[in-house]
Amino acid sequence: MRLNRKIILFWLAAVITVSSCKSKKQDQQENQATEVKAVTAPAFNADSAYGYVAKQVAFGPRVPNTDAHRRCGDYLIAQLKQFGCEVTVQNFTATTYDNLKLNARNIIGSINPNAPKRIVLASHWDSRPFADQDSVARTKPVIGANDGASGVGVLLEMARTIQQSGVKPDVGIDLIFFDAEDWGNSELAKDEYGGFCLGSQYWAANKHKPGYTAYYGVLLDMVGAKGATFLKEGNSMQYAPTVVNKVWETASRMGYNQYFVDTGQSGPAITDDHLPVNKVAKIPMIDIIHLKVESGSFFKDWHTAHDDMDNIDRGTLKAVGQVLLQTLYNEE
Ligand code: AHN
Ligand code: ZN
Repeated sequence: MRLNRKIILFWLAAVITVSSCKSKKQDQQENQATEVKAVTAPAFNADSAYGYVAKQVAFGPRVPNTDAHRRCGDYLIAQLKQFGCEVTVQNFTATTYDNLKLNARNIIGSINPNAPKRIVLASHWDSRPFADQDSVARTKPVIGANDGASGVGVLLEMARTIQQSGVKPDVGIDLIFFDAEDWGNSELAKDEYGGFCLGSQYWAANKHKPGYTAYYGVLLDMVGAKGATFLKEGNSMQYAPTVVNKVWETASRMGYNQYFVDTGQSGPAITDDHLPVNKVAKIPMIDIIHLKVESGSFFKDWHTAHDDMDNIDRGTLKAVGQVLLQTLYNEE
């Protein structure tokens, strides 16, 4: 109760601060834009999220057709079940640009499975078979603490928090762990996705429930590095600008705008798992992805042998998880 009063005061203060030096007309518009359900999401536990990232990394590189990959997939399924999610596993064979066949699995965990209004949250759970951006270890697999495990870790902790807090959001939520995202090669692959995003392409064409759709989607990619900055990624701004702005405004109200950066311009357009979801499944999905403000490029250890736990920062996991939880609890 005490907490609730604090929360309402917080939102009121936010609205007053925003409107204080504006005209009446602007005031009304602003108030309408900032009006949100006065519900505060339960607390996202960054230590727990960090543990889920570390656990995935401990299996070794999650490269498709390896034992580490199989075991990690089994672990993700077991975790979602333990949290009380309805779990659907999509088994499929993915063909890579270099013509290998991968035994792949998209793993879906549903919360409020019967709610008609649904939001999809996704991240890829595989890791890249070659650290081709490394100056020495070019043929070694990527550990993928940030590129892969961080997004899945945040989503697992969100699922745990929602299911164990005793207060569910009004909307239904589908967590999707896409497989076989990272086997691509932008130079060598001939297809429109550069060989990337095989799991999301499969899901967009073969959804886990016939006729499935969602109100919107959020993809997490490289959301764990210290000092991460998330620019308003170009494809997200093209396909789902209202979702981008909703999330960025929520972040700003919560004081997380050093992570959710608004430069006033769209960032670079990235080929990622949100693209088939937008183009083929026609669900407006954004990508929260670490892009450097100065250069628009990926975090420094991207696709190198150094994408390990040393990169993972609890503060970044907390910012992403708490902003997303709040976004979900604001929906009705
Ligand atoms: C490209 O490099 C074209 N897309 C990056 C997608 C990706 C790979 N995200 C994580 N790893
Ligand atoms: Zn990658």
